[in-house]
Order: sequence, then structure tokens, then C-alpha cells
Amino acid sequence: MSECIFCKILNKEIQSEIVYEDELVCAFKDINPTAPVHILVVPKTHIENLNAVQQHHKDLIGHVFVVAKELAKKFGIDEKGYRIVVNCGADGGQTIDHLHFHLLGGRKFSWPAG
Ligand code: DGP
Repeated sequence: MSECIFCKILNKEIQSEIVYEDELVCAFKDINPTAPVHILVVPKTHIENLNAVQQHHKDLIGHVFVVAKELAKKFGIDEKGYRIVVNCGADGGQTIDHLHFHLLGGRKFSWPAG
């Protein structure tokens, strides 16, 4: 049995507010939202982080972005704009070692990232 929190969410061993799911990805609300819309789009395959992405994952990663932009529309943030963030490794701010894409919107973001 996997000890990965996101695998447990995907397997419905841990409750979460799922907003979209298909055979490749699951999207659920972040437990600590940093924006009015803060959704995590998570590949169902356990990939540790962006460093572990391989050539054969390219359709999966492309699918993540199609799902993310559809969720941006569904949650009404597509017109004003939004941000997709992938944290990788300790310096990148990654805390969960299962590749995930933050979809953030509903407020204005600053740049450069902190
Ligand atoms: P990152 O720092 O990029 O690894 O982001 C991990 C995110 O995962 C963080 O924003 C909080 C969220 N998170 C951690 N544990 C849970 C959980 O059990 N449920 C949900 N919905 N989100 C979680």
C-alpha cells in the first residue's frame, strides 16, 4: 500500500474535494488554498516530480494542461487569467513527492515569484 498522500487521495483512502477525474488525472481542491481558486491537477501515475518525467509521459503532461485550462473555464478564471505552478524539489517548494500542478486564480499574482 502506498504511503504517498496523493496516491491515497487518488485511491479514495483520504477524503478530498474532487472537482474532476478521468482515467489519467484527478483534480481536487488544495487543503491550504493560497487563492480563491486553488486546485491541484494530479496525474494518477505516481511520478515523484518534474525531474522524473520521461518522454513517454508527454501525452499525460499535455493532458494535464488541457484539463487545467478546462477547469479554469469551469471555475470562471479563464478570462481574467490564472497561474499554473509546478514546484520541484526542496528549493522549488515541493512538499508532496507526487507530481502535481497548482491551478491558481481569482486574484492578481505578482512576479517574480517569492
Ligand atoms: P507543493 O508544495 O507544491 O508540494 O504542494 C502541495 C500542496 O498539497 C499544498 O499546497 C497543500 C496540498 N495538500 C497537502 N496535503 C493535502 C491533503 O491531504 N489534501 C489536499 N486536498 N491537499 C493537500
